[in-house]
Amino acid sequence: MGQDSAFFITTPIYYVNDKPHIGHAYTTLACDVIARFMRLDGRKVHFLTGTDEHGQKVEKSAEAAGKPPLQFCDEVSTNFRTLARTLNISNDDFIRTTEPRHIAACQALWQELLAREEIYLGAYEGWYSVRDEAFYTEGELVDGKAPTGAPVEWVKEPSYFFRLSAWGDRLLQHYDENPDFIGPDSRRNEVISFVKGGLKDLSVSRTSFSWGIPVPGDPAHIMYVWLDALTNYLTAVGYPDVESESFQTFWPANLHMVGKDIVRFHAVYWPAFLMAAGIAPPKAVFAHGWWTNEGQKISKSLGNVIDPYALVENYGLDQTRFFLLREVPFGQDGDFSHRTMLLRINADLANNLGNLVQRVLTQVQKNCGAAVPAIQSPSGEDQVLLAQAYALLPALREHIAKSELHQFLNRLWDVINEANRYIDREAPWTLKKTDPPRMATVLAVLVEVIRVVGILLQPVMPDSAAKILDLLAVPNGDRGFSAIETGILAAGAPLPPPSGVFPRLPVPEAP
Ligand code: ME8
Repeated sequence: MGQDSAFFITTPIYYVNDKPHIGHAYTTLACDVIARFMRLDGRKVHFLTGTDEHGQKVEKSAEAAGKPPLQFCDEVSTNFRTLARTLNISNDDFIRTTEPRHIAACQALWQELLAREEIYLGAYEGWYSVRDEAFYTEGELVDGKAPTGAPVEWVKEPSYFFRLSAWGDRLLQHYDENPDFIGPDSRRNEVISFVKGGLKDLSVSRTSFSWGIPVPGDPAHIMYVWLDALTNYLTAVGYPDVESESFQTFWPANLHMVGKDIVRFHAVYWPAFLMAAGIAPPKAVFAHGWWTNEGQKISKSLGNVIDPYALVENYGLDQTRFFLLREVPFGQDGDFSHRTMLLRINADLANNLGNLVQRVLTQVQKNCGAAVPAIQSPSGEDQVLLAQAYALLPALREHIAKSELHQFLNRLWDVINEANRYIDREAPWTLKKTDPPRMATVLAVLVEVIRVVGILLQPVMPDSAAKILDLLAVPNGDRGFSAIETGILAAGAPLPPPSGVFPRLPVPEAP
């Protein structure tokens, strides 16, 4: 497969200072849905996630845990790998910034920037926040703290600088020529006004601690953790071997998915580093919103961190995957509440989708000889519903291209709701006595709609969609998107006995 079909998608690499929580789960899950969609749509996908293991924050966390940094990183990094498995994430690679392949890539990028005189030696004096791993100017501080609320400390040390100040105009030109480079629009505007405000050279090395990648030729310095971390996206596709098949196939990345907290690093610093090194910038950066918990900021000190493992345990894996993406318009902030999660799962999954599948397949089992019924002389109504199902794929492609994951689900549920109205209107249970051929047609239309919906649900709920497709005896080879047109079930094909797909969850009384 060629360049046109390749699709490289990345999550941020997560700091190993902490246990994974709902926020990490959210970003990785969103990427998983897009990666799975692209694979089912015939694209050659490379989906990358991993852990960010250097820097002062991680060094301090290891110290606090009383462990050597690498041992500490090994342990915490494993938690992120386990989370990916628990959430049924289909990543193709898991990168750790302490790996030799990554150290080699960072040093090569550094040397390239140095050779092009984009990096020079100076001295840094100013504010630094360890929690954010970011430098701040005096003017950016709010009540003596970083704009994020993180504490800052005064840092004065020799430092290499990247000539970021020289890249402002080229960045603005890049945003202008590539309107889809930053999404959603609110973030794009924010980034553009930040760059228009003027860029200062960026300190890209530290000397006051040692947990990082040594600067080639000057090992008293280690690389600034963000230069190190961002480079992971290149490492994973084979940099510095730019002639390698993987680099040629997958660079530039199609999409860096991030939270809104780190958009500046990805949409300003990263494309500037890359352009300065003569490497193409990624095609797009999308920054999603922030989850709060029952109205409060999620933080370890407030003790209200939402544990993704507990969600999966209590609500089910696919239910959790579905809820996180369905509840909040992707790109906006969202508030987590257990009650909303329960109600959403019961309404959308148990009632609307689960009942539809159950009702249709039970009737097929009992009244159509447990075999796929035939569509005979379809009515206008039948054709409208079928047309709506077949119109889904092109619409969903557009939503995925714009990272509109909630719209993806809304569209699917429009058809599911329509199918529920259709079955109520057509009442095949009555037709059974009055007009059996018509009953068969109505059920056949519904079986076909469920097949199409089942195929398209796979990116979001892989196990449940597989269960639905199993109930329709859809062969494994006919579950890709191309099978929507080619894999229509043969009338008369036998179907297994139906079983429930989404159990109804008990809802406690409102307090
Ligand atoms: O920033 N709501 O790592 P990190 C939504 N290592 N998303 C959230 C969230 C919340 N409440 N909390 C965290 C770093 N996230 C760097 C990245 S990339 C080259 C280096 C998600 O462990 C969101 O994706 O602090 C956010 O951008 C990311 O976790 C921050 O993870």
